Amino acid sequence: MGKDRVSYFYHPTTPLHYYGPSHPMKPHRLKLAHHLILAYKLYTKMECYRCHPASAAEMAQFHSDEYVQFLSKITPDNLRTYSGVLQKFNAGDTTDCPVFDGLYDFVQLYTGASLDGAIQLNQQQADICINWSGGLHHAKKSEASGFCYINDIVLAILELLKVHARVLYVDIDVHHGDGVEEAFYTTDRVMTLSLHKYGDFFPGTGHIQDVGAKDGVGYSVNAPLQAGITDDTYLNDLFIPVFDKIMEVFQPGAIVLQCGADSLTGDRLGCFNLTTRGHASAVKHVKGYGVPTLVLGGGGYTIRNVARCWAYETSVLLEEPIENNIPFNDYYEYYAPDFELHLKPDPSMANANDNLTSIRTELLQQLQDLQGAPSVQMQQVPPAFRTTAADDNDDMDEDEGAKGLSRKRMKKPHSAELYDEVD
Ligand code: V1D
Ligand code: CA
Repeated sequence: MGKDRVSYFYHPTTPLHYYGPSHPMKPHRLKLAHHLILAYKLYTKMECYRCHPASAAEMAQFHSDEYVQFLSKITPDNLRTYSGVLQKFNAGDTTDCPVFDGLYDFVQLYTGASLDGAIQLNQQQADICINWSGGLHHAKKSEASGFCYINDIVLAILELLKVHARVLYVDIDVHHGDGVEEAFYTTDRVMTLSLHKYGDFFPGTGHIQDVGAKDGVGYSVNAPLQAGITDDTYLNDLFIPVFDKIMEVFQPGAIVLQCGADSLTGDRLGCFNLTTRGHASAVKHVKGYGVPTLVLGGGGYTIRNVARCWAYETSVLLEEPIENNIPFNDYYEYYAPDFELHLKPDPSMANANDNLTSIRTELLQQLQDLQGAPSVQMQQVPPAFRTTAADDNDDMDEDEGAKGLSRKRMKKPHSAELYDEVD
């Protein structure tokens, strides 16, 4: 079998956004990762695209109109006039989700890139699509949460469900993927798997017995972990056996993989002890099944390590080995003092996970109890829901889409632009 066709989505202005001086989320990490990917010459091995900015109508496929309108209007200058709704939408200086300059542009770009990836997978233009700016798993229908405003993951999964009967979501961020789990909690068409730190840790959800509701019972899978987990135990005691069982019983047509890099050793907010090789082994294992996969970013707060991790995972997805010495690039000094790609585990960190066997056994039993891969009658595939800001006005046709929902379709759909600049 040949190598996978990989598409990479990036926009040069996404990393320029700034949450504020004391905020741990630094979109600048995306620029570091991109420059490492360029310096390793990985761009020559994949199709590179400049993503489209998602429109309000695209975001409203999951989010409430009122919330999307709020995000489109709010600025640091008019904050005071919105004081009533700020609390309602969990945004502003007293929350984890500040209103910063260009916030709406930022959410449009990271969301557009995930939608572009999902559309390319649906159209079989690529086997793997990468958007390191996406993966903002905490955003809710009408609420920002945990540094996330728009849930690009939910929107991308909804796009994939137009073509695929079943979509698997896998979340290796150190935090629970609560927004995605909640969105699909009552359906058997999306299975969610999150591994995360549980107990006195944000967002507080993701108990092992949170398994889904109604038609979705058994289709939410949660692995609650403790601090200090290492590559060997994470992969061999949990990730690989649970993931393999999911593939056997659920047989997804597409996978969305959230690669939050805050599960790495030495993360500013995280508390796991995974190395770049361990984190990437999970990615490699998912890729090994050859199912169309959308690969996304997520958390990650020691930004030099986020760049190391996502550059290395890009090479793993391309099956292009890269050397451990960091090549010279605009951000070379960030990688001092060792200037090496790979992280070593912290030997002084205790692994507080002494019950992985019981967690694994319980999750395998949950999966064994499922009745087998559910099927759906697929009707005609609805068109990719793509608009631009200008198209939000009146340049559209009314169209009847999946589940009888009224949808607007662009008269002239267009795709992400091939990217030919360095920055
Ligand atoms: F340390 C901080 C400094 C400034 C602002 C926020 C934080 C901070 C650290 N950890 N905020 C958190 C978490 N929030 C709380 C709040 C206390 N309660 C009222 C809530 O503990 C939020 C952590 C968000 C993690 C986001 C993510 O890594 O999962 C992510 N994934 O995709 C994008 C981000
Ligand atoms: Ca997780």
